[in-house]
Amino acid sequence: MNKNSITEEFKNLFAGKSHEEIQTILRDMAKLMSYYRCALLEVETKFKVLSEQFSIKMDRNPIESVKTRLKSLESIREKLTRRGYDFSISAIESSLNDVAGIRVICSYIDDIYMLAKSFLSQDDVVLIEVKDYIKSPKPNGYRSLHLIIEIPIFLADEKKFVRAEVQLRTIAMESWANIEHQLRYKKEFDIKLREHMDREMSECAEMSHLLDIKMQKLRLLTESADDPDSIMTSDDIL
Ligand code: 0O2
Repeated sequence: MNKNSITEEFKNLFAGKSHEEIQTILRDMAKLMSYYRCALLEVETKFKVLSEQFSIKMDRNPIESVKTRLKSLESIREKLTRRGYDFSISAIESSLNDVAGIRVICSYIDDIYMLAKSFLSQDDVVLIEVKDYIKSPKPNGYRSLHLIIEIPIFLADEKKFVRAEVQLRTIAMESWANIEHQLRYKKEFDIKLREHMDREMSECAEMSHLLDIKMQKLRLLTESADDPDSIMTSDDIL
């Protein structure tokens, strides 16, 4: 979609509305986005605290990096339209889980589940849903552990629960997802080439997963673990 048609779509949202109504919508929208930004700060801090703690306890840092992103208005609008909703505050709050997104990049697969377990055991984190795309990868090979959660944010005069999506993945899963994301938006591929790319990407995902498993086994060996073949899954954190 080009920039002009995006502007047209947003103009349509305000069609027939008075100046005051438009001001109210814009104010409510800014307020909602600020709630999501606060949720991002809360969750990011929680993982930074866990990172501090685990790096002392384990003598290595299980977290490579923590990234946050607020979904763009255009991306919100596109997802709502795809799901058959009009662009509204209530539709955003009730049907989108990932307006506030936190990505935690870990060194090893078992770090993902260990961190998820610690995070979810915090009494202000409300678990809504776990999507374990590591245990059950998407058909294209996508792997990540997604936690849909709600977290309270403490405002001047109220406490509000805000939804966020935490994606935990290894460095290998992250590089695969980044490249797959880039390729997906290359519109000039014809169908045959796209199918070929899908097959190849799925194969790359398998190779990348083998690398993750091998690295983890090597680490467990150096730690003289009892069973280097045992891989944790979301069954172990719930
Ligand atoms: P972006 O650019 O990250 O905003 P839900 O979000 O739970 O209401 P959805 O979207 O079906 O429903 O959830 P799902 O499948 O768990 O995916 C949510 C996010 O995971 C996506 O957000 C991506 O960030 C990531 N993701 C899921 N599948 C893939 C995939 O096949 N490849 C890559 N690279 N990322 C994936 P968005 O909104 O699609 O994108």
